[in-house]
Amino acid sequence: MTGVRISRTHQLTRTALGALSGLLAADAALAAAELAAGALRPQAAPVVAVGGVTIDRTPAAVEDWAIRSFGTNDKLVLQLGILLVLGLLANVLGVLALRHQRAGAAGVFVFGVVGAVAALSRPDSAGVLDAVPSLVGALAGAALLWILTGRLKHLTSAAEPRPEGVRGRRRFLLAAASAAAASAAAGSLGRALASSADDQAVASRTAVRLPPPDSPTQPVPRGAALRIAGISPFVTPNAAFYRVDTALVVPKVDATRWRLRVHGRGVSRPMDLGFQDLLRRELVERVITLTCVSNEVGGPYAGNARWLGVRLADLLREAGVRPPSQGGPADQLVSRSVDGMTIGTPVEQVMDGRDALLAVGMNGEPLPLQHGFPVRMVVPGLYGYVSACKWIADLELTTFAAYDPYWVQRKWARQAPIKTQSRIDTPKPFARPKAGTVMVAGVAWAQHRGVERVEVRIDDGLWRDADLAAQATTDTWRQWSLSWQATPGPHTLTVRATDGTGAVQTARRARTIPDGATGWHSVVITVD
Ligand SMILES: Nc1nc2c(c(=O)[nH]1)N[C@H]1C(S)=C(S)[C@@H](COP(=O)(O)O)O[C@H]1N2
Ligand SMILES: [Mo]
Repeated sequence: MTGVRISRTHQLTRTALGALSGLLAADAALAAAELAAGALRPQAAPVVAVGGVTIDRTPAAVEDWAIRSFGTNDKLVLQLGILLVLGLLANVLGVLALRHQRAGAAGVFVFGVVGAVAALSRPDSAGVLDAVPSLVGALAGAALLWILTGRLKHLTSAAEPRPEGVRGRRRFLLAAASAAAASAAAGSLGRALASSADDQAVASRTAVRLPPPDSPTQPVPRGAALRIAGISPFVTPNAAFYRVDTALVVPKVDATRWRLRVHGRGVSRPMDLGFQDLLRRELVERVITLTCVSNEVGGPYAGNARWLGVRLADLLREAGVRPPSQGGPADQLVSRSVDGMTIGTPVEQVMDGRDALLAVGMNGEPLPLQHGFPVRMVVPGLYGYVSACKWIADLELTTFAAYDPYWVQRKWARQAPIKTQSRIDTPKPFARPKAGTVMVAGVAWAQHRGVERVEVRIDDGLWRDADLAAQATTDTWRQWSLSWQATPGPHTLTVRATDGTGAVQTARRARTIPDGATGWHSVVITVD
């Protein structure tokens, strides 16, 4: 009876140690890969590569859902998910290796191959070297699993805890502990190497001195910024500005080495510019509201900033580009980023006189790294995914017929002007304000057409005109407010805007895919 019990406990211990071996092997594989990636190219680390491929392959609807549900944390959630799956599979491989040592080690190696293939298939892959981190990791992980399960074999050939068994266990634990320590050391060395490469980018940003604009922004009219608790500030501080992109690791670009190429159809004088070349050109400063196509009615993915940059139209004209309306052969401007993103913008709109910018500054400072340092595009009136390329590296003149950029390949529309929207910032949903005067307030946007009117409806009552803040230009959102005499009980507040062409915001509900959500924003509250 005791014999059976001992061997059963033994069996359990053995399985647990097998699973632990698998986890340690996965840990060693990731750490060795991180070290190699730190020395070669941080973007080639396996979790980053697999995560990147996952993002690229995710159906538009799921990606849109992830952006909406997790916001800027979507990438963290994805990475944690990958690590969780990896951890579970590592446990399984570890237990498998107890019986089939070779198969277990081979299994770990296969994961490395998956990482290598992922790294090679990324759009920003730098070539075969990108396979190295995953393969180094695969070797380290497979070797460790082999060693650890080899030791477990000796340990468990003694069914009873005899002296050899104890010695075997000690040897296993020693190997396991050394492996864990070595992995921790390799991982932190890898991260240190990667961050020293980042340091150059950060230092190049710190060294940037933005010249004053040759054409300053129209002064924001005194009435453009309302002071109402809970309303979105007219200018969004950089730290609060929404972020939407596919970059698992924020690209860190050294401005002193940054180049931008301008080439393609109808470009008679191709250009190759450095960062200082841009700063020496005529710089303009404009307040422009950026909006993401994944923003739902009432959602948070819109922000307003003071951008400093060069007029893209001037640059294109200098390169010999003519818009289609003047006989130019290219109707699509494809911007490419250092991380392989491609974004397609209509050449006609870029050159129609609006302030389409190659931006270098945001609210008085160099672009923050996550908002595209050193240079990004900003085009008033177009959703970000068809206009606002961050970490830009290349501008190619082509046609819509000849090339579909990243999001269009994923079923989003080729053309995507921003739709008129209005949002109630305060009161918040389910708020319980006291009866009496309640300030209802928010923002409305219809970039490049402007907002002419905002109306609010309480329950099923008549539409009432809200007070509008002064309008700086048609390219920014406009704050609005309505002082309401609230009566006790539940109420639904609804808002709608009218754009500068006189078109009233449609009530028709549309999803974000393929070219932006529509419908009216409502908030349900209870007045006490
Ligand atoms: N390189 C790169 N640029 C990009 C993206 C991206 O994924 N990669 N996303 C675009 C989208 S969808 C939007 S809405 C804006 C968001 O800019 P922000 O993150 O500075 O707010 O960037 C655009 N530029
Ligand atoms: Mo977006």
